Amino acid sequence: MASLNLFSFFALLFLCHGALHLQASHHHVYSRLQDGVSAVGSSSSSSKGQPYRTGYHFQPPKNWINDLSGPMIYKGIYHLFYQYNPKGAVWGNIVWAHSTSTDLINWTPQGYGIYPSHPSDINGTWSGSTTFLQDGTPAILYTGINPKNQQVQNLAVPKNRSDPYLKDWVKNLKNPLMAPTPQNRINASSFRDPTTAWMGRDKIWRVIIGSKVDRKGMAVLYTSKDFVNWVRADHPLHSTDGTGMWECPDFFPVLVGGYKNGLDTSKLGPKVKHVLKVKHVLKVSLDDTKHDHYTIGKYDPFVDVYTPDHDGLADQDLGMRYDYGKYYASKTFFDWGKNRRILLGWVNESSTEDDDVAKGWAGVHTIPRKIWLDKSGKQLVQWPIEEVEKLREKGVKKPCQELKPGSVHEVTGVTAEQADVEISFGKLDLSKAEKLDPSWTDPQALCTRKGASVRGALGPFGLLVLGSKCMQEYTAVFFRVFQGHDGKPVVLMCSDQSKSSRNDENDKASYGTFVDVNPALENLSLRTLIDHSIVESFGAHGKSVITARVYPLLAIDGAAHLYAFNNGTQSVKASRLSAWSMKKARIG
Ligand code: DQQ
Repeated sequence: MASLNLFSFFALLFLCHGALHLQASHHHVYSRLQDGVSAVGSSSSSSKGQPYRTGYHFQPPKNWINDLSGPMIYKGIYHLFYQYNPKGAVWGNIVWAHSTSTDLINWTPQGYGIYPSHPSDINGTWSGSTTFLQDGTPAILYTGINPKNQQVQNLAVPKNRSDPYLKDWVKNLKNPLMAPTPQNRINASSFRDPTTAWMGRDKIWRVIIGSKVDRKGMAVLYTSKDFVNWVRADHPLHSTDGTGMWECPDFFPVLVGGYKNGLDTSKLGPKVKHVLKVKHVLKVSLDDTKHDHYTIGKYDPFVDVYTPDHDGLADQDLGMRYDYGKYYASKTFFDWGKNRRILLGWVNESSTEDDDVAKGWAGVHTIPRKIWLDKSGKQLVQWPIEEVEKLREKGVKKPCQELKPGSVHEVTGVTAEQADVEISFGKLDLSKAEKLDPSWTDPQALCTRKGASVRGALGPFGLLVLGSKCMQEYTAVFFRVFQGHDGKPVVLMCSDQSKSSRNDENDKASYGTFVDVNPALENLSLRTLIDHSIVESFGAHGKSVITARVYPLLAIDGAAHLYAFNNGTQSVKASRLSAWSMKKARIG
């Protein structure tokens, strides 16, 4: 690391030639954008006038994308469908675009799998999920929008099951299979996004669908003997007052005991011979806040009721989330090929709609993450799938280094705008930590109040990514360690976008979460996947995740820098730092 031992890391600004120079480089970059000068460096993905297109995150060549739908592995091929507008860079005209892959990283487009064609979906083919029927048929349940603009649930199966690419899908003649009626009193504009169904020991299928009654969010439960005739159960699987519409629910079992293996959604079904120690996870995407919340709890298969251990959904924004940044409408699937559960999620833009239209596209998906129950049983853990490491090329590894108070250390030798970085901080002396004010209960508010430029004692320390040379722009991903009122450490993880771009029209909100880790007893780790306009950060080996979208004007086209920093009054030790340039994935 090229170390700059500065009194304050903001002093770096003055090492460059001040405001005039910054103005000049701003205009310079803009003219390069208009001229369409392409990226410096062979592996960087930025192409003509498109500095924000990603190099290894999933996105189609153009137009709007949102939720991923129906992910599965079939005959060794991974399938991803996603909500896509064939006509432009804003939401609308939604079809299920389809891509396949053998590694969940490189993708081949397969056209449109499901698109409006029948009365039961003529006004839209919205989100849904795949279930494997007992004979191995992948069956898709999805929401269709009918001519009255009501939300109904439909079934589609492959036209040719021997085609591993599953290009053509046939809709069931009885569609819609679930619909709002005057009798069932389902709200026709709040009834969508069927999950993967699961089969009980009684050989009956169950599925849940997102809904609400007034402000009570709920997972409406339907059952079926044959996957075609569905009956609404007399109670929802779960509901919570005051949460509003639940979109894209997901419900799946996880192993207790810290095992990383995944489980099939029907694991409690007829095929299970022995009793496994499992818990269940219910995730819902809260339409009001656009956040994905989950609870861990007990599912009673005899009465079909899910009871969360702690009803975090009732807390709304203080409840547990997969990702504390920009992240929504996620879904998991069981990958029997590698015996793991994979989580995929949609990341919307933080730019204006005008900017989206101008660049011709909007939305990316995260790197697929493996997901499992932490050994504490209290939370989930996520980690980028191992396949992404195949994209690592040129790398640097730094030995243990002290990060002195107020220091910034440049990490050179990698393509900083398309990189994978892992840093780990040595054990900390907590007697030096600031006291946590008892009113600081909201981590996002605390990260907003105490951004990277606010000096603390133990922290802020972490990474400055997509930074410009003189640090007029950077996205800071960092930790602060406090002493809680009970004397126990409280670790705050933040992603501070306030300086990410000189364009002030973007949403540059800070994100944050508390991390359940004791940095006096173990190293504090941070891994960040940087890809032009997306920054995905994993704290404490995946216990907390924050994803941000950023649009630098200077740190683009080969001009981005990567730094480690410490803006606390106490030194911290970077016990390990490894960084790799990332190759471009093949995403057609
Ligand atoms: N997006 C879909 C809906 C879902 C929402 C429509 C969540 O099915 O509720 O594109 O982003």
